Amino acid sequence: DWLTRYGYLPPPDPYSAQQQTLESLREAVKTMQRFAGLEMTGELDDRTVEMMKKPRCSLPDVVLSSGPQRLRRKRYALSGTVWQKKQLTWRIESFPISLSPEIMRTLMRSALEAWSRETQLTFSETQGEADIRVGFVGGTHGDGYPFDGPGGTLGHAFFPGVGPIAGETHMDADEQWTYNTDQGTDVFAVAVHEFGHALGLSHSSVETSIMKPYYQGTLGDHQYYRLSPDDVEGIQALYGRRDAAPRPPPRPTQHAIPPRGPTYQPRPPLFDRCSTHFDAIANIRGEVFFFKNKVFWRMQASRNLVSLNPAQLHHFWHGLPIDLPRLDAVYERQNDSRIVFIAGNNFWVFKDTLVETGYPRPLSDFGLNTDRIDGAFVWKHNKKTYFFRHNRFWRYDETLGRMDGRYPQDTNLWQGLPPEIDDVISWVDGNTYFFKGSEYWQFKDGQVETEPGYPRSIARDWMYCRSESLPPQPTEEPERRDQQDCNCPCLQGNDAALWKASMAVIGITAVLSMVTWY
Ligand SMILES: [Ca+2]
Ligand SMILES: [Ca+2]
Ligand SMILES: [Zn+2]
Ligand SMILES: [Zn+2]
Repeated sequence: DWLTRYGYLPPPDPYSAQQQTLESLREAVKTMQRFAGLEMTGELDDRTVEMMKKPRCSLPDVVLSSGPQRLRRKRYALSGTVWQKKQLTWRIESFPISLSPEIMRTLMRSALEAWSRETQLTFSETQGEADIRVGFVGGTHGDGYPFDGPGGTLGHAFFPGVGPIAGETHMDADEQWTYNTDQGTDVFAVAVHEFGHALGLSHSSVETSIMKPYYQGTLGDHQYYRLSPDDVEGIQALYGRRDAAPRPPPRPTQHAIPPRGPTYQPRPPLFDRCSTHFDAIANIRGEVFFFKNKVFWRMQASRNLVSLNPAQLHHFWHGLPIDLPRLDAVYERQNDSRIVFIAGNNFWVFKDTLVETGYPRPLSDFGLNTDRIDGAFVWKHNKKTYFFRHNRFWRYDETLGRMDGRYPQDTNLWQGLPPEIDDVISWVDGNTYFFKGSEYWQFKDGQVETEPGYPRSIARDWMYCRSESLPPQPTEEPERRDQQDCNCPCLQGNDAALWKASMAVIGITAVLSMVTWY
């Protein structure tokens, strides 16, 4: 449960309710130990269990590192979003009972200054609408991420960007909040950490980093606290150095040069989730996994992306060839919850996050006589497995272990669907979604006719990309029109009530940017 909540394992198998395999558990424990700076025994030894019991931040430790472990340099991680301005405002919206409002305001100001001291950011307190809003809230408090009473999770914060919930910083009101003492939980230490999230940083595994997920105790007198070099590097990657002179205007040249972004933009990620297409997309235990080359993004059933940054394929799924350039299709088997990975003419069967012995096997095992496939999924309405290639599709019966007769059929039986899809899923809402390029098509329930208003943008509806950076949606059927009108301006604006209303309209009940696990 702990390993799942903090992003080290997929959710447990809901069908057979069996435990995760011992091996995948060991791998997950090792990854957790590496992140926590413990010896990588793969065992739940005393030190590991002790670490798991430590109070901590409730955001997950998404495993972003790449390359061989011994060569990897531990460092800060970026959330993938950043404030598009350098003058930020803040306010405290509710206070803990144990500390006076005056002390609290001093400590919060000082915790923000720890970050602004190193960058070109400035923070000013306001009584009006603020970018960063601090609240001491207990139990269920309206954002879908309840706190857990004394101990356990201490706080969480929402990354910059997408909606008005961005920058929201919550501390568990049921902790005994203190300052500069060994008793209770140091509010200054937790605030510096959570503000790091609110500014766009993820968890770091660096020993001295304030962005370590575990509570490290008091930082002493706030006036003398300074960030570790790793944290300074992280925040400067987002907002630039404090002493950096403004860039002089470029000298005019004979040739047109492409415009440069502002200097405080983070370095571009390997793949921009907002403009890429995906190799394979799968519903695995109610979550959607978006695969691209050797990384993947993960979306919970609540429609939260676990992180805006991708995770490394080989750090989560163990047993695929390291040099495999990309996957073609992935699906979870209906009859035994095994997960099938397909690339070229090969497929691998996984139990949880570990490959089974005897793989890869060729596609001909399914009775498929193609060079490769475009996509595969299990249709909820008949529990059959479908394979797609160009303009043909096959239907396979996992229970009988053979292809159904009269297949392949033409993909135009799925009315409105283009040939050569990227992949397809049946999801928890009962609908079927086909993905191709930057667009997707919805087929409601058991229907084989696409809904009006499709295709729509994957980036906009699945990847939490800002509307203004995307091309406008193509003209839509009248019944989608009003939703679209509401969706765009609300996402750009800052009116919380309007935004919430618009999210309700388009059926997204989740909170954007928040990335915790249950
Ligand atoms: Ca707690
Ligand atoms: Ca594909
Ligand atoms: Zn955290
Ligand atoms: Zn909260």
